[in-house]
Amino acid sequence: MADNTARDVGADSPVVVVANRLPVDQVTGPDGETRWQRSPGGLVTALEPFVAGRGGAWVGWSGSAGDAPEPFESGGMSLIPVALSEEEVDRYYEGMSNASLWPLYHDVVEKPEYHRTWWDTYVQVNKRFAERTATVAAENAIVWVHDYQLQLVPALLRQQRPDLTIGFFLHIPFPPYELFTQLPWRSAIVEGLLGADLVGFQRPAAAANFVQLARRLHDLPARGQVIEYDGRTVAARAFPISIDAKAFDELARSPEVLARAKEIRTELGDPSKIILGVDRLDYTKGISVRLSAFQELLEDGAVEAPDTVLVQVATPSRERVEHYVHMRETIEQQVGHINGVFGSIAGPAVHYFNQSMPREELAALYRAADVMLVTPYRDGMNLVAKEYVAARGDLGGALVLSEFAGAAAELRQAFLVNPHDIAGVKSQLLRALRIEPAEAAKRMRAMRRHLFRNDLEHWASSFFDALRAQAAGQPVGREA
Ligand code: GDG
Repeated sequence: MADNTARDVGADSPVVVVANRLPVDQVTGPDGETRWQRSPGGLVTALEPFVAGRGGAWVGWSGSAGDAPEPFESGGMSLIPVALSEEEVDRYYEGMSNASLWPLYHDVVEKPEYHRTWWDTYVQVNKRFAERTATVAAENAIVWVHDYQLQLVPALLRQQRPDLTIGFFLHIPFPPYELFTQLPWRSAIVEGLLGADLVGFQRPAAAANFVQLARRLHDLPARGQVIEYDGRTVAARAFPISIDAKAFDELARSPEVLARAKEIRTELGDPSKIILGVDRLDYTKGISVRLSAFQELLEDGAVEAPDTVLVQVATPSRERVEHYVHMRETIEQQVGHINGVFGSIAGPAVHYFNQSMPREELAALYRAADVMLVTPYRDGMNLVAKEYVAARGDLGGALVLSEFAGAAAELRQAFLVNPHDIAGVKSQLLRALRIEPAEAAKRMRAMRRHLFRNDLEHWASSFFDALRAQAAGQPVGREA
């Protein structure tokens, strides 16, 4: 079997991260001045220690269409903005990424649309990211490319810079052969990813889907998780992403958050049970499934409102993509219907928020919730489920989790559900609502043990270790 020309990639090699978005947002202060603020979210926290110093950089889009700002320094990293025009945002980001690839990779929950103009722009933007990265990466640097918007970057970058060690991580699921091959540009995507030394996925099944595609579509030899391609080896492996569990735990046990959790319960009218959902408003997340399950339990008389309430935070997302506009209308009608029938002067049955909440408020909601309902039809991982577990240092609360979230492979003590089976969701939700505190604590303790051992730092360092081993010609995962 061919081996990569072993490259010497030490622990101090410079690292360049390439992602659709830079890890900062432009905000306007009260004085009208704009400045950059670090984006909320764990990815930047996890990667910063590996990138900062030693000539590390982050290449990404600023989030606004038009000319790109000049590169600047932030948190010890050089941030390298890539420009996107209005038309590119429309075709590469909202079109190809979010209306073709996103639904295709999530089991075609909604029908993907395929347009040649979107694809052409996707190629054009991927080239721009690759060129920008090729100019900023130091000799023999490690480049880590992220997610479905940039799947062509690994091969484009390798053509220009064969000295680089290239890793790729897909944050969303990777579909089986039978679904993936409906994509008109399927070969180009597989070839794009094969430009990497290591392709990381959330779950082993996704890595296996990719290896199978390389074999069947491109007739490439593969042993175990290692594919032979173009005189090199490419490894495909699972690296389940996680959260900074310790930081979230600390936030959730801070006096402010605990006081707020109590206040939330009081403001909700002191219900016996609070059920919580927190999601980006996305059709993959199964928000409507949980509303239906809750509605049927109210109709059956198994629960009563406002003694039991559902709080649903549905953060605005991709509001210019058509599927999202329709879905929001459907969900809001459903909430209106439930509250019309089951609400009272004392309060509604469903408290629905189509707004983004501060992190502290989310932590307080997690802490207040008796049952967390996470019911995606398909989800790469689902960090909300992990955040709930991290927040429950009191060992209270119960998690109802879809089998089709990557997190289900790890959080085995959750009440697992098939979101397509409403009867099953209802019965698991009832079990979770009626759980004895001792049983709840036992389950939560086991999930927390797993989570704290497999945190975000563990994820990032395992990926870098595997990438270095692969570059040094010692791939992990090759079958004898
Ligand atoms: C993709 C994959 C994979 C949500 N609302 C608010 C808010 N959030 C935060 C949550 C959580 C994050 O957003 C959502 O992460 P998820 O993992 O649940 O979902 P996606 O956005 O679809 O992420 C997913 C992930 O990438 C990582 O690889 O797990 O499968 O689809 O952290 O807390 N945060 C704040 N206010 C909100 O209103 N502050």
